[in-house]
Amino acid sequence: QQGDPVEAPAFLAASYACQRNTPQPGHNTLLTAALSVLAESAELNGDEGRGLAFRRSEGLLRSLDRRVQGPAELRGLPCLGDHSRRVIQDLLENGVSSEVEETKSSPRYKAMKLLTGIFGVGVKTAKRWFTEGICSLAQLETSGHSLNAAQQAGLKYYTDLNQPVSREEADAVSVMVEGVVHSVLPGARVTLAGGFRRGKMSGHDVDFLITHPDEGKEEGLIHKIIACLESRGLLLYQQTTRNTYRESAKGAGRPSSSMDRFERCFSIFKLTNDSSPEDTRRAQQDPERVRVEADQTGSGGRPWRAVRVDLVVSPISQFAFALLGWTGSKLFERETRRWAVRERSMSLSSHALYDRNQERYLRASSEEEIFAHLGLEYVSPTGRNA
Ligand code: 8DG
Ligand code: MN
Ligand code: MN
Repeated sequence: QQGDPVEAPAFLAASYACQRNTPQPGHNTLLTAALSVLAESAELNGDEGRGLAFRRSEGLLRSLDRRVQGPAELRGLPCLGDHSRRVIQDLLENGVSSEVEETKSSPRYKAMKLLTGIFGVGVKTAKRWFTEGICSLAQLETSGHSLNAAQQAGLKYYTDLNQPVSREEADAVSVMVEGVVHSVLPGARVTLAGGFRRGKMSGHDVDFLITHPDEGKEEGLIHKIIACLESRGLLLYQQTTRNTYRESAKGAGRPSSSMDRFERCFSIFKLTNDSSPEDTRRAQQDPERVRVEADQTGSGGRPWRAVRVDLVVSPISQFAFALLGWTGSKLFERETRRWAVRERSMSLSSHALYDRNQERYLRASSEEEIFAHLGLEYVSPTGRNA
């Protein structure tokens, strides 16, 4: 390959994901799905570096504006390491990659995916259980391990929480959240974030960012929201964290960490059929599905389903940063922070942007202003699906 005459690259592509427009699902889904499996497998092995390398390759391919037909078209493209290129070549030439197929069918990958699919279970815990020979939910239930509250809820609603949330369900949850927020604090604003803001048609949860135009009015809001949701019987589980963010003289937090310090709530909502017309229709069309679920819960044809919801409260002064941070994708966020540090000597978090050369915070009241501070062309939410 190296001795070949140099051709113009088939596509122009920048090396940071935040410099590119990345629609969903992209034109190379065979390749991106395969690289995603390898990335996930590395992540489940605790190998972050390797996972990130595959994620970058995946993101690059998803951003291309047409389908790659042959290996020659990969010449000159950034982000693709030797390993990714080998896998892509296999896929282009044979339609499958033996490495990807072996990964998908390996007992370790299957068990780790199943166990981390339980809400509240991370890679570390899943690894410990797998080492003890636990490969199924039944084995976990009879293992005698004591589960924390999140994991108990995760196990109880396993089927529901592993069924993708549809756009219609997300809209139904939006209506519920807006109703509750406006009733406890008139004038508060609710914004849909996460994958649905990026235009995805389904997701693993629904993410909301909540603020109020008068700074300070949002303090303690999460507790009022939770109390109201609970009184209306809309919550199956919730874990609330208070805001611990303070600006420091040294600049914004830990830029490499995706955890932030907003007042927030990781929750499980009870979405009833009457709040979601789509759900009712599906239940009517597919009685079998309802029966299976009833068997699993022993609750006898229940007219509701469990949905994961993240609620985050931000002061208005940090709202633009919070919105950028909670819109994702995870790779897009990581790349924006990497760009800030390496190319601009700035640290970006979901709270603030700090200029290390000027030794001061840069304010912004919109995402457009943040991109401008960073010297990046604006990328709309639907283009952030890296
Ligand atoms: P999905 O739910 O459809 O699977 O995709 P998503 O909406 O892109 O993923 P997500 O896991 O819901 O995360 C949405 C964004 O929230 C993501 O870009 C990272 C951001 N985020 C933070 N802080 C934190 C945090 O502490 N935990 C999590 N899980 N996400 C966070 O800014
Ligand atoms: Mn989400
Ligand atoms: Mn989320």
